[in-house]
Amino acid sequence: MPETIEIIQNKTFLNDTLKGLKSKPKTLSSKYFYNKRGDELFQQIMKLDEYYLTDAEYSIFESQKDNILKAFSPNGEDFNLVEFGAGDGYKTKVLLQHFVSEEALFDYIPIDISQHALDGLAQSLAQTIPELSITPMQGDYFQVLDRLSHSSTRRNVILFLGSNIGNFSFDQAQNFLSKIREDINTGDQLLIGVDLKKDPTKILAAYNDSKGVTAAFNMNLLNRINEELGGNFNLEDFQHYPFYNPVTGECKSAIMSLKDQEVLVGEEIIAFKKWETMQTEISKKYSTDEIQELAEKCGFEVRYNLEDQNGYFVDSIWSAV
Ligand code: AVI
Repeated sequence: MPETIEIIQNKTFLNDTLKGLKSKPKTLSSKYFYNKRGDELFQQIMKLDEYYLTDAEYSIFESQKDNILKAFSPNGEDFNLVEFGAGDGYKTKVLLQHFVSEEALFDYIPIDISQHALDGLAQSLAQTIPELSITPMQGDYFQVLDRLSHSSTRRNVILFLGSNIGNFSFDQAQNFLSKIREDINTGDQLLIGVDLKKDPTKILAAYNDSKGVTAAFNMNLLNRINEELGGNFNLEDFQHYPFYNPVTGECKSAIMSLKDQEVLVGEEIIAFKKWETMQTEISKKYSTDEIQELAEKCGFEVRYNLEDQNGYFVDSIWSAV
């Protein structure tokens, strides 16, 4: 990465971090989870038994791939399959493989801010599904969507998987999805993976796994601050602390201070009280009524709700109205 870009990124990271640490209650942005170590830890989380979300969505795709294709292309019409933040494509490959073997007419368009991630995905897909037509697009989701909707008359079908929508509050999710609606055409579709409200014990275990991988993922934010912003957090003096509110469906992850202490971040000293928290992430769980409400508020109609056999997770297929 060119040096000037790196300096600007670090400056944004520093400004966001100081702003969060000076607000009451303290916060840190979850967007900084994903450095190299954070990506590795998230890959490990997705393989944990306690993190049921990945298996649940995978099993929905395995068992419903034919219905999903029929929903996207009822009469064999061609379409653009646009994916936001495709990652390693582990779950999407189930659909891609099936669509290709059914000779569906579609172009797969993964969008990601990271060219590196897109190159890796394109390479691995070229090996596993060589017949696939793939057009990776690097950039901001909304800019790419806007370009696509104006340059092509094909139906756009957007995939937003893995409960990524849960990392927004309801209001933020509404803003995000309304912006998507503005950029697409009536009749375009969205398949959105949503984690459902369920036994709080099950949810909490997913964010407080017994191997401590999620704790390491959360606390990695402090490592990043130490390494990139000249911080001096002592990780022994802080603790990963997730909590779930079954009324709002919000599972929040926080980092808690275990003593009164002062920490250097950049050139500033930040004071912590014993038991004070920094909220790092929200992972919101939905009821099907809330999904319906969200879709309607954002200009969509819910066409299908596809659940896994345990009723843990839903892939909801929406149509832009
Ligand atoms: C990426 N996102 C949907 C994950 C989630 O479940 O909120 C991130 C995560 N945080 C802790 N474990 C997984």
